[in-house]
Amino acid sequence: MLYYLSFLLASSYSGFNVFRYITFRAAMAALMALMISFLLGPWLIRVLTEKQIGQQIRDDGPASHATKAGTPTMGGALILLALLISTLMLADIANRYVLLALIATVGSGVVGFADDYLKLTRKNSKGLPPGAKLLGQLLVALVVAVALYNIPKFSTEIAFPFIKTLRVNLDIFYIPFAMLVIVGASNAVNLTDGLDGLAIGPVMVAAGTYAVVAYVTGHLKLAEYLQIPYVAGVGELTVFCAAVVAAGLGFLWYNAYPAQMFMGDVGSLSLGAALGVVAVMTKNEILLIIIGGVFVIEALSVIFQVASYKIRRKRVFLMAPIHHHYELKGWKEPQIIVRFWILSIIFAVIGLSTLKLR
Ligand code: 57M
Repeated sequence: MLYYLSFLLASSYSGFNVFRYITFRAAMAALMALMISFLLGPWLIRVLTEKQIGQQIRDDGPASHATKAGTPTMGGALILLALLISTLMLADIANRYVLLALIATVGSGVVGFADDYLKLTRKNSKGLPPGAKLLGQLLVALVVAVALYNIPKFSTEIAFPFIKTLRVNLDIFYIPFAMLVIVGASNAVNLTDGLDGLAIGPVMVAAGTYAVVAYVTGHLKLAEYLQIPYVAGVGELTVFCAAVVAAGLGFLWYNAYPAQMFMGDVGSLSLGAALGVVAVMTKNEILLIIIGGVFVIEALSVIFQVASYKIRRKRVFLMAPIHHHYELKGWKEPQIIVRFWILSIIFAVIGLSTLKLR
């Protein structure tokens, strides 16, 4: 909205022309999202505590988690609010990529909210039945994928990091593929969200990396120079990604070890979907495997653990997802968190380098 207002004001005050630059609006959106999540954090913690919206802890997990019982959850609502307000204020809301990113993020957040709400009202760790949760996620992803497929000139080709010449056109099958990326990312972030700050750190790093990817993908000259697919209008997602980073940073203030609040499924499902949808819209879907490497490792650890147990009746890890394995091996919680953050930064650098190494 400020973006449109600036057009009106620019005719009288030329200084408002600065709002035309994506980079300036991305910085402003980041500041706004940061302020909102910083300032509303203490209020939300107070409200959640008063209303006893606290975490139920499973008793089969690492013993150290027992002390976390009652920690206010659903802090993801704060991230969503900060992200939504700052994007609506500073991005071009008539841009269909921005709109679809918001629909994917908020839609998945609603599914997560329903799950959190049921866990809290039933006072146990069972929320939505897994089938219903997945159905909700798939429906949101379907709406977004079909809308993208119908955007004229939106390519259904997928590109592969490191192999410049390889492009595969999925045509109508791009719809289930895009859904897989969005729902897969959403669930992988959810699995990662099991230690203080463990999910939000890599989410911020990945969103920051995709802010760069979105900027170059939406910039004809830069895209040509880097020989990556050019997508007109997708540069506007830089503002959205910057808002994700900053809303996450504000939340991290309260989620840092020892956490004063958790994000809940409302946060993890929506943030994962946000990363997935940006990867799809910037035509760098496969790159998400590298940039979101920490989430991939977490999800794979669960897949291997479950498969191994079913086939061999033996576990690969002491407990999955893998962060629990390291807890049981005796690593301290902050050690695991910071080491996983370091990994996410390494993955982001490798991911960014593939833009040039093609
Ligand atoms: C979410 N949620 C946390 C919090 C957070 C298939 C199976 C592997 C699924 C997996 C699972 O349920 N994962 C989904 C994990 C929970 O956090 C809440 O959930 C929200 C995210 N959805 O925002 O509201 C707990 O995580 C801890 N936490 C923190 N700090 C944070 O900032 O410490 C979360 C955020 C919180 C808190 O303790 O209560 C969770 O782990 O439940 N299941 C598992 O992860 C379980 N693994 C398992 O059963 N492994 C098996 C098989 C199935 C692979 C095995 O290895 O044999 C473990 N989870 C728990 N206990 N809690 C095991 C036992």
